[in-house]
Amino acid sequence: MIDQDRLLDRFRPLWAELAEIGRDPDTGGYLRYAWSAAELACRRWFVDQAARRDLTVSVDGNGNLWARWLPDGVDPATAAVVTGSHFDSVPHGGGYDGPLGVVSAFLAVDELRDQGFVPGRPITVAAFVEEEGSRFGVACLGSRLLTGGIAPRRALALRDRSGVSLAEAMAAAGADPAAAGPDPQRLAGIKAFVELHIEQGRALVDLDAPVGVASMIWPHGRWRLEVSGEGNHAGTTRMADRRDPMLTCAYAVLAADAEARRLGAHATVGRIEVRPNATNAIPVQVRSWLDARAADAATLAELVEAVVSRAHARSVADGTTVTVVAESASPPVEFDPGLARRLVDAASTATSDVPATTSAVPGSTPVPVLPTAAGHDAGILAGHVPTAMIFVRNPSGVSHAPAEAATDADCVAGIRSLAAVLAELAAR
Ligand code: HGY
Ligand code: MN
Ligand code: MN
Repeated sequence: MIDQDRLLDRFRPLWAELAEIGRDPDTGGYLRYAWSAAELACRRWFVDQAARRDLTVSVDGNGNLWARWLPDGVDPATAAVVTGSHFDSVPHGGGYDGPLGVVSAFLAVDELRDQGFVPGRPITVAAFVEEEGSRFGVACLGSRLLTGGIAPRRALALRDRSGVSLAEAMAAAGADPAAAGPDPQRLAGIKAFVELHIEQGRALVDLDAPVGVASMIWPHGRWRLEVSGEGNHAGTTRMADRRDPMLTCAYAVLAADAEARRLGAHATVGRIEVRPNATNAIPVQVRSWLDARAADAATLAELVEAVVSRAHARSVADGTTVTVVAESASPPVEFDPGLARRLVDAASTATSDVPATTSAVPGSTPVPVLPTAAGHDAGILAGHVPTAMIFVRNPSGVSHAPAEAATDADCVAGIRSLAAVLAELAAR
C-alpha cells in the first residue's frame, strides 16, 4: 500500500512549484492562456519534470506535450497507457483544473517506480494545449487538432481578443503552424487514456468519497450572438427612436436563464463585448457568448433553439438584427464502461484505507461513478481510444474561479488511484 505521508511530502513541493506560474496576485486566479508566457513557463516545467524522471519528451504538431516512460526491453512501437490533462486556464480560473492531472501523472509514475513496478508497455504523461478555449475560443483545441476534430486551416485562423491568430501565436513560441493537424500515428500509439481532474461540482462531497470515476460528459457548446443596432447619443436620442442592441442582448441573457431552468439544463453568458463600449453612447453592436449544456443532445438543441428564437423575436421589437454563430460544439460522451469499472476497482483498492469523513449517501459505493457537465480532453479522445476519467473531491464544488481547491489528502488519494490504474492497464 502506498504511504500517504510520503506521497503528501512529494505532492506539496511539486504543487507549490507550479502554483506560482501565471497566478494573478490580486485575484489569486490564473492567467494561463495557450502559447502565452505563463503557459510556456508551465511547458518548461513539464519538460524539466520529465527530464528529472528520464522520460522522453516529444511535442506533436499541435503543441501537445508527451513524456514517455519506456521500460527496458519494451518495444517502442508498443501502444502506451497515457495520462495527463492541460495547463491552460480560464481567465482568473482556479489552479487545479488541468494542472492537477499533470502533476498527479508525474507523481503516479514516481510511485510506480518506488513500488518497483515495471510496466509491460510505455506509460506516457501528456499535457494538451488550449483545453479551455480561453484564448482562441474553441475548447479542447489541441486534442481536437490531434484527432481531426477541427480543420487545421480553421484552427490556425482563430484569433484571440487582441487579434493574434493561433498560427501567429504558435510561430511566436517557436512552433511550426504548418505541422498542426491530425496525428493518426500518435493516436494509434495510445492503448488507453486516463485523465485525472478535480471534480467541478460537489457530487463527491455529498457522496463522501475522495475520488470518483466519470460515466459521461454532457453535450455542450458555445454560441456567439452578434446583435447590431444603431449607435447614437445616450442623452439626446429619444427612447422611441432607439435601436439598442444591448436590450436584445439583455433579453437573450434572461431568456437563456429562464429556458435552462425550464429544461433542467445549464446556460451561461459570462462574456460580452460592446462596441463602442462608451458610457454615453448607445452601442452599435453587442456580442455575447452563450455557454449551453444539457444532459442529452435533444434538450441542448431545444435550449439553444428557444434562446435564439426568443432573441430574434425581441430583435424585431428593438429594431436590431441578430446573428448566431456556433463556435464550439461537443456531443455527449459516454466513457468506456469496462474501463470505468476497472478504474473503480483499482481506485477502491488504492483508497480503501481513506476514512469516511461524513455520513455517506446510503448505498453509495466507495468510488462513485458520476456524470459531469464539464468538458475535457478525455471527452475528445474518448472518440478515438479507450478513455476514462478519475475525479478528485472538490470541497466547495467551485471551479473556473480562484476559490477552486482540493485538499492535499484527496489529491494524494487521486494519485494513489491513478498509480493503481496505470499499474493495472500497463501490467506485463
Ligand atoms: O468548460 C469546461 O467545461 C471545461 O472546464 N473546460
Ligand atoms: Mn479542465
Ligand atoms: Mn476548465
